[in-house]
Order: sequence, then structure tokens, then C-alpha cells
Amino acid sequence: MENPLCPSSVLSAFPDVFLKRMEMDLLQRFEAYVASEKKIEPKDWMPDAYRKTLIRQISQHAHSEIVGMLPEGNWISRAPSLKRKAILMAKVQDEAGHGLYLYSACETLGVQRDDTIADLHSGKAKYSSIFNYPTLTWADMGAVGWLVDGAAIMNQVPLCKCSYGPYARAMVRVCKEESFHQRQGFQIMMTLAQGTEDQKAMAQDALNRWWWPSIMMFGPPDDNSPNSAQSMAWNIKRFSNDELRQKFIDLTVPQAELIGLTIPDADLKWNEETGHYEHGPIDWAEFNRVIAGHGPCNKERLAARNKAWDDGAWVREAAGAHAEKRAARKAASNTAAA
Ligand code: BYC
Repeated sequence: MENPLCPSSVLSAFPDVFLKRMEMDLLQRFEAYVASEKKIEPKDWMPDAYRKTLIRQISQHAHSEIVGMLPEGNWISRAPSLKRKAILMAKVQDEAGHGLYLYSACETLGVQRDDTIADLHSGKAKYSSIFNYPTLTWADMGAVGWLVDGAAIMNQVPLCKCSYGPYARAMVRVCKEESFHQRQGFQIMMTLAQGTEDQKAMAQDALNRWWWPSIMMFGPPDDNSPNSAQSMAWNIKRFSNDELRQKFIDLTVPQAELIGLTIPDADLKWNEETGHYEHGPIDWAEFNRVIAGHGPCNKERLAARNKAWDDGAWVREAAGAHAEKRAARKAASNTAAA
């Protein structure tokens, strides 16, 4: 993508050696600026690779929010009470809002929202692995809120300090809402865990199925994470995948104990010396299968998104026609006033 502040028509007027030197200078100034914890804004100069990494991460993040509405939306009509239904509906709407802030933040980097969405629909773009698992019982709504939103907060709070201004600012509001989501999920789990034997078993079964996929959400281990080193050097990522995964485990295990549920990891143990929990091996083959499109629900999720897009064509058309009409009316009244 062409850098808007240095179009190629301008650059071609300079000799190569001079351009290389100029680019090196800009890069050094950019790196010093980022290292001093200042925010990069859309019109600032940035290396192409920084722009590409942000477009990749922010668009995938936006897709995750939108695809993430599907497994929970599935339970709105089956929530056990009017109160639970209203809460779940509000949460799913929040996720739509998160997707919209993130698509907007992504557009500030010079991409078109429709192109980004087309990449999701064609299967070219990734979205979080976690949303390729099915939500089988009401307890899954508790487990998703508690674990999935809990993992999301752990990952996203540091992103509020990310070096790209529009992404960092979008994350502030997202994190406030995620924190409500996490609590409502934990509260569902707590209620079930204090209920009948069947309800407690349902909560334990949901924890058993969501635990490992949730800790995979943080991404591959650090020694197999190709993007981490550069993203950390640019202050996009502030903690590594393994560091965040460990923080999540340390925080969540005592919460499970508090409500009398058991983390499904026979190797899990507290290490007094390190002050952290040690966990058993993660099935990275499963993670790789899921992100390659072969998880339990990948096909279903993409089909649902494509259908929603096609079914919504008339809404986009009507909104476009309405906007054109308003613009024409405004232009006519400006001409009349002049
Ligand atoms: N799933 O080098 P790495 C939510 C990919 S939504 C799928 O470590 P990076 C919610 C990765 O993209 C929360 N793919 O990458 C919504 C890369 O492939 P590409 C979503 C994954 O970017 C509704 C490759 O593996 N949160 O909370 O440095 C309801 C190598 O990885 C995953 C975000 O999106 C995965 N789990 O680090 C409820 C947070 N992990 O792109 C809740 C923003 C890795 O090179 N994103 N990959 O083809 C990030 O913080 C980072 O992108 C990641 C990965 C930590 C996820």
C-alpha cells in the first residue's frame, strides 16, 4: 500500500541513495518515538510492515468480535429467564459494537472495510480459534463469559497501551464492557455450581470443554510465534503470548476453586518458588487444525456470516440511497442559501 505522506510520484523524483537515507532517518525517528511511549496517529509516517501488522491484527480482532456473536446469539432465545435473556442480548450487541470500533480503527490505516470483510467471508482472514467450538448447553454461556471474555480482557488491557492511537483508544471502551461480560459469565457459573447436582455437573462439563480452547486463545507458544518479536519491539504487543496465558491461568484457577469446580488438567500444580501455576501440555496440533479451518464449527461460522452479509444487502442498499438523498437535499439547500 502506498504511504499517503510519501506518494511514489514524489519519491521517484529523488535518487535511490537519497531515498534509502531518508527512509532510514524516518525509521529511526519512528522507533525512538514509539520507544518513548508516544502514540502513532493515522497521518504519521510509519513503516509499511508496521501498517501491515496492524491491519492484520486489528482486522482479525474485528472479525473475532463479529463471529463471536454467533455461539452466544445461539442461546438468546433459550436463556432460562427474561433477565438472563436481556443480559445476553446486551452482551451480544456489545460484541457487535466492538467489531464496529475495530473495523473503523482498521480503516484509519487505509483499507476499505468491505475488502476486510470480504477476506473474512472468503476464509482468507483468520478470526479467534475459540469461536470454532460449539455452545452445547446454557452453562456454556457462563463458561464463555468467564473464560473467553476473561482471556480477552487479559489480552486486551495491555492493548490499551499499544503504540497505535486509534487501536489503543478503541480498546479502552472494549475492556470496560468485557469486564462486565466476564463477571456475568462467572455469575452464571457460580449460580449453576451452587445449584442441583445436575446443574453443577453441567457447569463442570462446560469448564471441561472450554478450558483448553480458552488458553489456546493467547496464540502459539513464544518460541513458535512468528509475529511476536517485531510486534513487541513496536509496542503493539506489550506482553508475550505465554506471559499472558500464564497470567490468565494464575488468575482463573483460584476462581474455579472458589466455586467448587475443577480445572481439567491433571498436571496443574502451584509452584511456590515461581509463584505461578504449572500446567500440562497444550494440544497445539488441535490449535493448528482449528486455525487452518478444520475446527468443529469453522464451516458453520463462515456460512452464517456469508448468509448474514447476503441477507443484509437490501439494508446496505437502502442506507446508501438514504445517504445520497440527504446529501443531495443538503447540497440543494446550500445552493439556495448562497
Ligand atoms: N486464533 O505470531 P502469532 C473476544 C494466528 S474476541 C486464530 O503469535 P500475533 C470476544 C496469528 O494471527 C478476542 N489465529 O500472532 C468476542 C498468526 O497468523 P497470521 C479476539 C491465531 O498476532 C465475542 C499465527 O497464528 N482477540 O474477546 O503476534 C464474544 C501466529 O501467531 C490465534 C484478539 O483478536 C488464535 N487464538 O499474536 C466474546 C486480540 N492466535 O495472522 C469474546 C488481538 C494466533 O500471521 N490480537 N493466531 O496468519 C492479538 O493480541 C494477537 O493477534 C494474538 C496473536 C495474541 C491473538
